[in-house]
This record gives sequence, structure tokens and C-alpha cells, in this order.
Amino acid sequence: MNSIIELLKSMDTTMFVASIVLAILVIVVTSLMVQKTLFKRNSRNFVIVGPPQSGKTNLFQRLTTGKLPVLTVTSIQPNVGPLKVDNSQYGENFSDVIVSDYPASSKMKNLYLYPFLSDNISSCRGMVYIIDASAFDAEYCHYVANDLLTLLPITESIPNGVDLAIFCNKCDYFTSRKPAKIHLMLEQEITKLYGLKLRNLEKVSESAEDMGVELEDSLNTAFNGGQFKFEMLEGNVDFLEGNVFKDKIDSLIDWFCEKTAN
Ligand SMILES: Nc1nc2c(ncn2[C@@H]2O[C@H](COP(=O)(O)OP(=O)(O)OP(=O)(O)O)[C@@H](O)[C@H]2O)c(=O)[nH]1
Ligand SMILES: *[C@@H]1O[C@H](CO)[C@@H](O)[C@H](O)[C@H]1NC(C)=O
Ligand SMILES: *[C@@H]1O[C@H](CO)[C@@H](O)[C@H](O)[C@H]1NC(C)=O
Ligand SMILES: [Mg+2]
Repeated sequence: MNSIIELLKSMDTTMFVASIVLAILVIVVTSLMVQKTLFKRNSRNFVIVGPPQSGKTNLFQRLTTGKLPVLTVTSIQPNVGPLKVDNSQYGENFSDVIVSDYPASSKMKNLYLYPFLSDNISSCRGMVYIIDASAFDAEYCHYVANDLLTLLPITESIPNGVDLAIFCNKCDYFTSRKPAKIHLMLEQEITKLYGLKLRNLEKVSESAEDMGVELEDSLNTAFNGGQFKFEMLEGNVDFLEGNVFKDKIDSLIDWFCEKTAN
């Protein structure tokens, strides 16, 4: 009788130890997983993209060094660095925020931008799409609309989307277009291009359909009755005006502040 109780007791202890070990294992594994996801969400990444010669590298230098470069040449590789702006008036600690500037040619985008986005889209807190407002004619608008139709399916592919700042640079030229006008022109052009794409889709083969269907899936909610509206996207889109040369970038720094805070 006694020996049976003894046996039960010893079994109890082994069971007890085993379950403790199991519990600790479970806690360690889940905390590691949580830490990993938290870390991913907390790394604050911003990308600067836009057409050639719109001022990406000047903006990048201003944001990461506080100064403008003496001279820039067409970029052939990305620039990556920590955001370094005077934050005393914003009360926001930007010390872990990383900004990168991607070259604009399609070859360079295939090489650097798209691989970066497909790897790191979930840690991307925002995208700055900088345009030259003094060069914004119909052709320029067409280029930007096409570019956005490639980028938006990527930024809209995550829950809530990636927030976008369309920064209308070079407002120091008196010929520069106003953000409200640029907003309108872009919506009309994207509506037109999307309509063309859908019509081609009906006509042509399966391979085109593969591309089109993907585009439609993540973007179709933004086409209200066929009309594209930025406000219908999951990510928030802000049209900002400024001028890197004359240091008129307050609206953009406010935007960074807002996007890093939440
Ligand atoms: N007037 C004016 N010119 C600007 C401004 N910002 C940049 N520029 C000029 O625009 C040109 C392009 O500037 P970058 O910063 O090199 O532009 P980028 O977009 O990096 O160019 P790529 O790397 O070739 O795509 C340069 O000649 C700059 O001096 C601005 O706010 N006002
Ligand atoms: C910002 O945060 C970092 C750690 O994340 C800290 O080392 C640094 O002192 C902080 N800077 C300011 C100005 O609060
Ligand atoms: C994704 O981000 C990490 C960390 O910022 C970086 O090291 C890596 O090169 C990025 N991926 C690509 C394909 O650029
Ligand atoms: Mg550049």
C-alpha cells in the first residue's frame, strides 16, 4: 500500500516537472514569436520614390543630414539613412526611423525598389512620392499615373495599406501646379488607364488576364463606378506642397511625425 502511494507521489513529481518544463517552453516560444512580430511592426521604414529629377536625393539629404547636397547627379543606387530632423517642436523621437531614396529608371526600380518592397512592405510606415510640380503636364501626369498603377497594388496589399504622401516639389517656380489640380489630373488619368486596361483584358488572352486580375483585386474598391478616387484606397493619401530648395518641407515633416506616432 505504502509503496503504491510512494510510486504515485514520484509519478506526480515527474508529471509536475514535465508540465512545468512544457509550460516554460510554450512561454519562451510564444514570447519569441510576439517579439518578432512586434519588432517587425516597430521598425519604421519610409521610402522616397518618384519620377527622374523630381528632387528625391535632395529631399533624402535634407531629411537625413539637415543640409542640402551641393550637387546631385542621377542616382544609380538607393540611399539609406536615419531620419534626422529638428524634432524639438514636434516632441517626437525619430531616432529609429529609416528613410531610403530609390532611383527612378525602370531598370533600377526592378533591381532595388520592387525587391525591397516585396521583402519589407509590412514594415513600411509610409511612402513619399515626390513630383516636380513645375513639370507636371499631360505627359508627366501619364508617367506618374502609370507609376502609381504599379505601386498601389503593392502598397494596398497589406491590411490598412501603406500611407502615401504625394509631395508636389519645386513650388518655387511660378508655373508650378497646385496640389489640388495635380490630385484631380491624376485621378482622371488613372481612371482612363484603368479603363483601357480593363477593355484590353476583355479582348486578350489569359496571360494578360493574370496581370489584370491581380491589379483589379487589390485596387478595384478604389474605382467607384469606374472612377478612381485616392480617398477610396485603404492607405491614406495626402497631397502636400513644398520646395526642398527653400526648405519648405514643414508639411512633410508634420506628415512623418503623424505617421511615426501611430
Ligand atoms: N527649383 C528647384 N529645384 C530643385 C528642388 N529640389 C531639387 N531641385 C533640382 O532638381 C534636380 C534633381 O534633383 P535630385 O534631388 O537629384 O532629384 P532625383 O529625383 O534624386 O533625381 P534622379 O536621381 O535622377 O531620379 C537637381 O538639379 C536639383 O537641383 C526645388 O525644390 N526647387
Ligand atoms: C530617442 O530614443 C532613443 C532610444 O530609442 C534614446 O536612446 C534617445 O536618447 C532618445 N532621444 C531623445 C531626444 O529623446
Ligand atoms: C529589407 O529590409 C532590411 C532591413 O531594413 C534590409 O536589410 C534588406 O536588404 C531589405 N530587403 C531588400 C530586398 O532590399
Ligand atoms: Mg536621385
